Amino acid sequence: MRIDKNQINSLNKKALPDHRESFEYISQRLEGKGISVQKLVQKVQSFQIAIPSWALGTGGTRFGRFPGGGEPRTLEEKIDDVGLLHALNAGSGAISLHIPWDIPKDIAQIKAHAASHKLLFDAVNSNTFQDQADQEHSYKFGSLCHTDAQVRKQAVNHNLEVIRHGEALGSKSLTVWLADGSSFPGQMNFRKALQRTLDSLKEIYAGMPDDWKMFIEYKPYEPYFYHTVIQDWGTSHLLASQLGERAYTLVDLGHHLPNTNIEQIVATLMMQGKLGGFHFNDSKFGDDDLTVGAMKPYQLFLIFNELVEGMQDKESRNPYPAWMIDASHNLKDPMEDLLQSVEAIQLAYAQALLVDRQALEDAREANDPVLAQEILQDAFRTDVRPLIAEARMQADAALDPVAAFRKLNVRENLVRERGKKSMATGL
Ligand SMILES: [Mn+2]
Repeated sequence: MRIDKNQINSLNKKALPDHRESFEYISQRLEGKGISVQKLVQKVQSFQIAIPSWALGTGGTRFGRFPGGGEPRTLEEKIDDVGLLHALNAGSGAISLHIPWDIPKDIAQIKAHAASHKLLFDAVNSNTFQDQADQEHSYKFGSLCHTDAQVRKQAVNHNLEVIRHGEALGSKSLTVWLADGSSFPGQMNFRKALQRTLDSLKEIYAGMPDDWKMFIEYKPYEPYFYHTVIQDWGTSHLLASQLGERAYTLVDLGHHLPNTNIEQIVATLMMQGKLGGFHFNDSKFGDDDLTVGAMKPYQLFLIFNELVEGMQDKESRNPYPAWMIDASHNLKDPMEDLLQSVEAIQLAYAQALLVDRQALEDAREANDPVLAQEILQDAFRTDVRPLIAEARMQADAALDPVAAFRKLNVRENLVRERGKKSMATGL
């Protein structure tokens, strides 16, 4: 299924009078404060969020999976789904692939297919957290950290293969998330495991093209429950620093213990020029992988407040970070969930752009926490939904993407094309 521009235009037409009214209201308010609304709209339009190939199917938990049908069966169909999202919101202009599930058979054809949807290939992701049918050695007791050099070699070679696939498609980065760790005290030698991980990563880093970046993800627990080798941002930063200039830390919002001050982590990494990328999701308890902004929209705003400050800092050495959603869906239609997530990210970004940085800095210098809070919450409590809708409409996308998804019967069409029982791979 492809969505035609005319279909979107005719839906937008019906919603236009309401939209005009609310957009004019916010425009007047913001222009009155000296903020250029058109500049804001352009910034939102250029903020593109990559969709991971594994978020297009029903995720599930270890207890069960409840697929809704019409899931993408092939890499082409995954690209089609991201193309549909991008047609609806003009904000999901990239796909992030997971190897071995998304190995392209015909590179030229896949590249042309993605280009026909105006999609780029974002970071490629390796997988050493489970065993594949044809692999010689098991990752049961780790991959890059394993005690057996042959297992480590196999995991290094897998990552090098992922880089080759990504290179062929035009990706420029590799994301490494390791499940490596232990579930029982005494099981693993912490120091040796970390040293072996560093040595393995060095081999992968050496195999990256000169213009590639490596993103190192961290996570405090799960799938192992006593320790993970890369447990936190500090360990990731230590590895990235020892690997070299093109290695960075990747922050996944769900990979923190409860109440962690993630915005401070963002600020610290940006100060060091080492924040490489972001995996957006939301959570109540742990790595819940819920819709972005579903639980803690204020935290998301505070994170964007640091991101915007870091990105606007002309002295900063931090490169422009890579943005990606990393979520999983058991209840919602995965595509509707992704539309909600992209919008939540855009809202937090736009709100952070509204913060009066000079006034905030002045309040900080004057040690005035009341005023600092007023400034931040004034931005957070501004309803910027009409701004985001305007950004979409100007880019030929839908004023209301979720409503358009439903009115155009996207899921019903996909079920008709692919069947009720089609299952996505790589979840
Ligand atoms: Mn992640």
